Amino acid sequence: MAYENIIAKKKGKVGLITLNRPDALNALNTELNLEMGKALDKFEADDQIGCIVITGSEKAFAAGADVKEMQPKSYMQAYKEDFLHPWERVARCRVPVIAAVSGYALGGGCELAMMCDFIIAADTAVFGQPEINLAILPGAGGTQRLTRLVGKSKAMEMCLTGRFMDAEEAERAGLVSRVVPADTLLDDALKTAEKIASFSRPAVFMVKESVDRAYETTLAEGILFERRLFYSTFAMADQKEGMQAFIDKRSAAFKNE
Ligand code: DAK
Repeated sequence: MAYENIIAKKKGKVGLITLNRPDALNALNTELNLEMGKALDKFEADDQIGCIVITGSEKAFAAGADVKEMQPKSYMQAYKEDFLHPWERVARCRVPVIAAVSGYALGGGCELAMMCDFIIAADTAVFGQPEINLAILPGAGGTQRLTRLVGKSKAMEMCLTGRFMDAEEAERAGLVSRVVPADTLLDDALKTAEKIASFSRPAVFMVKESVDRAYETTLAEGILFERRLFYSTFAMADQKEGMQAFIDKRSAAFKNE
């Protein structure tokens, strides 16, 4: 399917989505969000796709929601049309999603990156929640996810002052999993995605569900949830195959069952 604001490609078992509004530094408008939702639907429905990478350009992952689209909206319009809600689709994706961030990830761009399962950052990456400059606040989870990822003090400072964080600080603070040279960012992200996609798809889904649970429940509930999922892997053909392959000293051939 041809899109106008993104490029979606299959790279073996990896789905690659490249945000593609270079003239607007990949500002996220309604069309782009809808297209991204469609691409995610397609990748998720494809049993061959085991991981997704979302990336932008060298200069910008995304410089935020599209301010030009947002500026004239009335309260009633935004409320009735559930403005930008389809965006949350990324956070609901069952297939793991990696954000490969180079350059600006600001406002909604930073929020989009944080909706992904983890962020690999180029050494040029810059993160920020500058909405306060526009007399608004982060609207796609910025005050919540950033606070959980980097703690209250840093999140509060960033949201209240609009200060940007460079890649090194972002790694130190736990916002990104790894910083890599800008020119190898996509290769590194794709290699990581290929690794994830080489495993049993249902086992990967369970790992993701269980780690996500850590954010949404108490430790005791989370441990119980993990234990239930753990036992359920013994109903999978892939668990039998994975363990037998280890015993036989050969590579496992998973069937996603
Ligand atoms: N929206 C629209 N256009 C943008 C944009 C944006 N966020 N960011 C950049 N552009 C456009 C610029 O207007 C310019 O267009 P032309 O003038 O050439 O037509 C072009 O991209 C190049 O930008 P600059 O000329 O400004 O480039 P510089 O290198 O000088 O500066 C910059 C780069 C990233 C520092 C600067 O562009 C900038 O400060 N951009 C705005 C950053 C920002 O404030 N971001 C937060 C936006 S508010 C919600 C979900 C999400 C949100 C809200 C609700 N719901 C689910 C309800 C999110 C809100 C936001 O993200």
